[in-house]
Amino acid sequence: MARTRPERDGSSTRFRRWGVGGFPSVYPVIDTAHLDRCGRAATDLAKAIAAAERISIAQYRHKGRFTRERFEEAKDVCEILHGTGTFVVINDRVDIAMALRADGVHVGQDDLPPSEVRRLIGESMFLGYSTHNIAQLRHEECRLADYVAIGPVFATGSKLNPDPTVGLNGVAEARELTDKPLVAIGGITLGTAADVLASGADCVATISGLSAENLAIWETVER
Ligand code: 3NM
Repeated sequence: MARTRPERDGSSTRFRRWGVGGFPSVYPVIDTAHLDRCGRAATDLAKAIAAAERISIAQYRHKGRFTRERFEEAKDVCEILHGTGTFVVINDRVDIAMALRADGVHVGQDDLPPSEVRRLIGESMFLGYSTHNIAQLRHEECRLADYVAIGPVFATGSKLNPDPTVGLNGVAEARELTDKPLVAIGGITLGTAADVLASGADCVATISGLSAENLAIWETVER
């Protein structure tokens, strides 16, 4: 089956609309801390994602200092994914995303605000924004994002100091508040992904729930 890819918007290169089928249903997050704990390489997961037929977005997430080695790793991940039909998004770091010519950048509540990010990246990259409660979803900064994330849906061990869980009700509430593509994150597994999507999320993002080995099953998860 063809991959679901965002469409470029005629006159500009920004991804204003998501193509036939809408936003991808599954969003793997290649998280360096998680992979280090598991003794796995980010590039191996990126290769598995590149080979997967139906994964069309992935994020590289590194919360520590961006050493030269990490930069090279992020660059390798981008090079593996570029041209495969999978958009690559860099977490937090607008400078790294721009240097690597990533397709998008994802920022959270403690990073540069979306208005500043948009000023830096212009129209050529897309922008994801993390929210954790209704007030954040209602904030006008949200309007500048191309997609918004809500979480943590369930308890998670992959984030330092996570916000309180929002549960499936929180996903449903978030759905009421935005017509942007809604990405749910936090503690989502193959066992719960369908419920999260049924609650109104367009997409489920996962760090620890996904691996090169179970990627083929994740590919079958659909709204
Ligand atoms: N952001 P896992 S929760 C990166 O609430 C991240 O915005 C969250 O990892 C948020 O799938 C989270 O292993 C961790 O629970 C997701």
